[in-house]
Amino acid sequence: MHKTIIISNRLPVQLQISNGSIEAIPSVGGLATGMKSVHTSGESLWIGWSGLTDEEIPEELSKEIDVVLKQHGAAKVNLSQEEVNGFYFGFSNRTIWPLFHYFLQYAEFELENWETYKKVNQKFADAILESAGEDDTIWIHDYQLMLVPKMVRDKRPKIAIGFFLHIPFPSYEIFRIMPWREEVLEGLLGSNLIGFHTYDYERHFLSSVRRLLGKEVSFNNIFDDNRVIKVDSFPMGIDYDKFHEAAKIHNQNTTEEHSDLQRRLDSHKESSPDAKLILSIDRLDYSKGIAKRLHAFKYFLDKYPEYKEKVRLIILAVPSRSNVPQYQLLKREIDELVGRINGELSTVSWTPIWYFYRSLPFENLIDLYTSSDIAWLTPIRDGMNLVAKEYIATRIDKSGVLILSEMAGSANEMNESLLINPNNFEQIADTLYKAINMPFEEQKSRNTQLQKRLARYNVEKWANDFMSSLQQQKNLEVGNISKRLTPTILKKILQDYKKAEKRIFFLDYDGTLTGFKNDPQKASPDEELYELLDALKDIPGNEIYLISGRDKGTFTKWFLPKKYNMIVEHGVWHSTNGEEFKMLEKVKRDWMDNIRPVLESFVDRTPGSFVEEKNYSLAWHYRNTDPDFGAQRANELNTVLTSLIANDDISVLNGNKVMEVKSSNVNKGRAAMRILSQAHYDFIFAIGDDWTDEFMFNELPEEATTIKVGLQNTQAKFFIESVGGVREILRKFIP
Ligand code: GDG
Repeated sequence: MHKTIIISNRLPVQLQISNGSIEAIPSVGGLATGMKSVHTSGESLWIGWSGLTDEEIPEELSKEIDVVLKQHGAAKVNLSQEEVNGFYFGFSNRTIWPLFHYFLQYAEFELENWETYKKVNQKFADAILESAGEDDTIWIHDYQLMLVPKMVRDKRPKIAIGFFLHIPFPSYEIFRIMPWREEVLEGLLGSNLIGFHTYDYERHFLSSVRRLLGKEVSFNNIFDDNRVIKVDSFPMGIDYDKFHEAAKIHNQNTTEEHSDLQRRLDSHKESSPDAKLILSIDRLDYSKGIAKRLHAFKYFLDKYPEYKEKVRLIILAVPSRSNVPQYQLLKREIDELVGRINGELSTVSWTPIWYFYRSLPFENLIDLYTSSDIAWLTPIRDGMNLVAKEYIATRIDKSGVLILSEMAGSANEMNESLLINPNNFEQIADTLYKAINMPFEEQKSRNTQLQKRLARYNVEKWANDFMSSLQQQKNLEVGNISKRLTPTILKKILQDYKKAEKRIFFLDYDGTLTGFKNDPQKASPDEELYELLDALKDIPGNEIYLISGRDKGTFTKWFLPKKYNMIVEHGVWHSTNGEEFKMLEKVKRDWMDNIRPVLESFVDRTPGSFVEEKNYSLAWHYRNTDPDFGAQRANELNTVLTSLIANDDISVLNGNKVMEVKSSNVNKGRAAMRILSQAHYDFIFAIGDDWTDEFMFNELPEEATTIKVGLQNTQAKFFIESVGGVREILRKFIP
C-alpha cells in the first residue's frame, strides 16, 4: 500500500519519561490536528525529532520509545544536544527565522551552524529514505527542513515530494543577504510542489529562484533541468469545529463547572460590567510585536484617558526558544514594560494589564477567547497567525472584534476584521477606540462573514487541497510520459531510420546542439559537436541540415568549411555542400529602418539587452537583463511592435529571451518544406528548443519525427527535458 510520510521538526506527540516508563501524549497544535486526515494510522508515518536529545534518552529506553512512537504512527530522528544547538537554536532560529521575518539585525551567519543544519537535514532525509517506497508521498514541513527535498530527490528521482513553509518567504532583497541562499533554494526545488500561506510569499520565492538560480519561471511553474515544480499558496486554516464546539460547551457550563481562570474573568465582569477585556495571545517572539503592543496600549490610554479603568489588556505570552539570547532579552523587556505601565497607571481597583508568561491548557484558552470583547494581534511579521482565526471561531453569538496586523498572513483572508499597521500608534489607538464602541450589529455582520469562511476553508481542507495538488502535479508528469521520448520510442525511431534509404535531419543549433551562453558569439561549436555532425553526415543516405535563426556570417565562419548544409536567418538563406549561401526566400528589408530605432530605445532603457542585426531580421536579446524587468520590457515591446507592424508583412517571434522581428513569409517550417519538396525522403527528423522551431514541427509531414527540447507546450510529437540529452540521441544514429 502507498503511504504518506509527513516530516516536521517536531513530532505530533510529546514524550514523557517518568520512573522508567514512557508515555507519548498527542500534541494539540494546529499542524497535528490539521494533518489528522492525512495521518491516518497504517497508511502514514510521521517522522520528526522527539524533543529529547540523545543525552536525555537513557540508552535502554531508546528501543522502547520507538515502539511507543510506532503506536502513534511516528518515528523519531535522534539528535544530540550539540546538533539541536546548531541546527534548531542556531541556524533555524538565529539565521532563518529572523531573516525571513525581516529582523535583519538579529540574523547571524555562522558557518558552523550552517554545517550542522546541513548535517541534521541529511539525518531527516536519511530517515525518509529508510522508510519510503518509490510510490509513497512525502510532505515536508517548514523552515527547519528546507534542504530535505533535494536530499531525498537525489536518491529517489521519481518520488512525490511536497514542501510547505509555515513562515513568510521574504522579498529577494532580503533573502539574497544569506550566504547560503542558492543551496537553500536548490534544496527546496527538490520538491514537486512548494506551498506558502499567501500569494506574496509565493511571488517572493519565485522572484528569488529566477534571480539567484536563473531558472525559467512561467506563471507559478519553475522549469528545472528535467522537472516542472509547482509553487502555490494554501492559506492554512484551523480545526474550526473543535474551537466552535468547545466554546459552545463552555458557554453552557454552570458556574460550578468554571475553571479558576474563568471565575477570575467572571468576577472582573461582575465588578466592572462596562469594562472591556482586550486579549492577545502569542508565543513570546519578537516577530509578534508584543513590546510595541504594550507601548501602543499606553499611547491609547494617554490619547483616550476616559478609558482608564474601562479596559483591561490580557497578555498571554507562551515561553518559546528561551535558549536564544534574543528571546531572553525580549522576555526582560516585556516584564519591565508591563511592570512600568501597571506601576504608572494602576489604581486600587484596576490593573491595566494582566500578564501571563506560560502555556495554558486548551480549556483556559477557550475561557480567554470566549470572555474577551476584543482580540488584539499586532505581529510585525507573521506567516499566518492562527490565534486570530481561533478567536473568531469561538464567538458563538457572533459578538467580538478582531484587530489584526496587516503584516500577518491571515490578514489576507480576514478583511472584515479591523486591520492595522503595527507601527502606527495613532491608527492603533483610534482602532481600539472604534473596536470598543462598535455596535453589536456591526460585530455580528463582520463575524458572520469571517466564520463562514473559516468553517469552509478549515485545516482539513487545507491539508487535502495540498495533497491533491501534489498528486495532480505528479500525475501531470506521468501524463507527459506518453510524449516523452522514452527508450522504447527511441528504439522504434531507430528501426525506422535503419530501414529508410533517404533520410533528412533538421537540427536547430542554440539550445539544441549547444547550450545557451550569455553572449551568443561565445556559443561556438566544440570539437565534439563537429565530430558528431561529421559522423552523421558521412553515413550514406543521410542529409543533415543545421537550421537556425542565426546570421549567415557566423554560420559561414563556423560551418561552411565543414560543408554542412545550413538554413539560416529562419529560412532566408541556405547553403549546401560548402557552397556560398543562396537566398531561399525573396524578402524585403525596407521595414528595418522603422523598427531599428524602436528596438534601440528599448536597449537604452533595459540594461543588459542588445540588438542583433541580421540581414533580414532584427533581434532584441534580453537574456542578460534582470529577469523580472526583462520580461516586463519584452511585454511592453510586444505591444509597441504589434501596433507598429499591424499593416506590414512582418511579424514578431517571441523566442527564448529574444524577440525577433522579421518578414512574415520567412520561418523554419516554410524553409524545411522547400527543401523537402526537392526530393523524396523516407525518414524525416527535426529537433529544436524554442518557439521558432514550432513552425517546423507544425509544417513537417505527419510521418516526421519531431522532438522538442524542454518542457514547454509544443507541437512536436515527443519531448526531451534538456539540451543535455540531444547529442546522446544523435549518437544513436551512428552505428
Ligand atoms: C507558525 C507561524 C503560522 C498559543 N498559546 C497557547 C496555545 N497556543 C496555540 C494557539 C495556536 C498556536 O498555538 C499558535 O499559532 P500561530 O499561528 O499563532 O503562531 P506560531 O506558533 O508562530 O506558528 C505562524 C503557524 O506556524 C502555522 O502555519 O500561522 O505564522 O509563525 O493554535 O491556539 N495553545 C495552548 N495553550 C497556550 O497557552 N493549548
